[in-house]
Amino acid sequence: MAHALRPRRLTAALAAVTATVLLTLGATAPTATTSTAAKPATAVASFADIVPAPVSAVPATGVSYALPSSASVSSDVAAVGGYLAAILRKSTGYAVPVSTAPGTIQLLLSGAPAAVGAQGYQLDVTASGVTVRAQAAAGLFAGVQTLLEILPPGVESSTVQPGPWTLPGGRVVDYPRYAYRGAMLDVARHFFTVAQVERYIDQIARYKIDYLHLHLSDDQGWRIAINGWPQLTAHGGSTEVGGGPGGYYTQADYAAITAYAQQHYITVVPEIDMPGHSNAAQSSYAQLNCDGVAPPLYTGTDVGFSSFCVGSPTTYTFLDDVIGQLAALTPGPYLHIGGDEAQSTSAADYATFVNKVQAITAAHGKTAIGWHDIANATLLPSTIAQFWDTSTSNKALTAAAKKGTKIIMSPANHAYLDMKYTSSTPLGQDWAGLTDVKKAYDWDPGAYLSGVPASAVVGVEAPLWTETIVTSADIEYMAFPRLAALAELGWSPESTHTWTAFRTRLAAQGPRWKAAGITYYHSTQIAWPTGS
Ligand code: NGO
Repeated sequence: MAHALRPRRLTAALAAVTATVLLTLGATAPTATTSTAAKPATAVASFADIVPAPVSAVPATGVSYALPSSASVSSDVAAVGGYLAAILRKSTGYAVPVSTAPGTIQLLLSGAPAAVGAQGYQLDVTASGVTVRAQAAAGLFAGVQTLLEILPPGVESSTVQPGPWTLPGGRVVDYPRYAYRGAMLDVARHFFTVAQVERYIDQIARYKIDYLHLHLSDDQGWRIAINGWPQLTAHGGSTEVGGGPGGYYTQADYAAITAYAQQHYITVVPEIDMPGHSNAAQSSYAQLNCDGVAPPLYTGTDVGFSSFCVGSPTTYTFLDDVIGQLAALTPGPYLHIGGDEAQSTSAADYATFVNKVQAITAAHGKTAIGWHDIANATLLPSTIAQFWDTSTSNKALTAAAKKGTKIIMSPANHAYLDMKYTSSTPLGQDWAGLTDVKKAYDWDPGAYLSGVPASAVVGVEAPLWTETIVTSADIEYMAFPRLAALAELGWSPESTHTWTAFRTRLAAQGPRWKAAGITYYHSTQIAWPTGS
């Protein structure tokens, strides 16, 4: 079987040569920029600055609307009204009551054009108020994100800021290009608490991300409690990369995360990586190893050395428990079965294993997603492959796509949020190259893989692997601004895609992140407003 083998480390010398070549070619050479003049914090935002770019945004010249101190929200979906009001209360200091009586901001499940579908919306700002119309709650929630983006940046602050809170007049009609717009967080290499995951959910929801993929197990840690297999968390969850204390989610913790995600119209996709990347489980239970010997816990960053025992019935008794419990706990339709870098599993065993695990997943009522390596096995028609290589062609995946397999696009050299921005980025890795903002943004998910039709692509995901990522500040530094680039690739029509327009839109996010307390990477490719 052809595995995508990734070089483990570029030597310093090779990295230096690579950087020089790239600079000579101008491929990732930063565009020289100077900061743009700072707008006052209360300046009226522009429809041109919305990220992800909407399908259509038509300003009404000379029209604007300032929230009065008596501003109120009326909403056909109480939870969405409550979400908006809570954000407005913090920064405006206004009372912002929520009711079904007509308010200054109306969120309505009526009157939206048919074209917006289940996730889109129409937003109108007139001289007398603000109205978001959608066909479903998810659309209202997306419209609320845009509404927040056309308020002054101070709206992102958690403390009361001076007004006025003026919105530009006009109409936005908007809906997504792809149904799947994901972010992945690896909670296995380093563990992140429920509160840290919720903080990331808050942030990704603002960019209309609708799936959160949680990488719950790997060689270094098992992070979800499974009844009947207590050592998985007691032992397998007890450390992480670098030897820290690790951690794990109880089933109640996991339910809290999925519920919080649902409140943000985000579906959690849990991943148990297998048959490789399985050392933490194998270290917890000797019977999961072909030789019956439990290996020690592992806190390094090498890959490819572990494999569940494919020929043993115990492996499938175990996986049926894991997948069954996770399926019962997970509201969404997908379970991610990993499948990457199974270098210690023979090709024949790999195919057998992927078949069995797809069947177990289906028996528990879920659709399997796997890293694209699974295209080397025979896939069920419903199974989705997640592309993560650095190449633009993959024979097995192209063949699967021709038979109907759908694909999520996460090319490591564009979409991986753990790649360094430049050679001097203190965090991250560089095995897939350096990924500054332009590289993250400037590719087309629908036309990227040769021989794969645009119709096979169901979406885009930005994975954040955490070998070097320890704190929420680390997460935010690597995710922002690139997450916004990936979110735009997932949401915005291909026709809006130009780097020059995007870099201007993105610059306007700087003051918003600053107000939100997000320490983002100040890429030199972007002319961030002074002081942001
Ligand atoms: C690879 C590998 C992961 C690493 C990541 C680091 C996939 C799918 N498997 O991506 O185990 O953490 O690179 O960038």
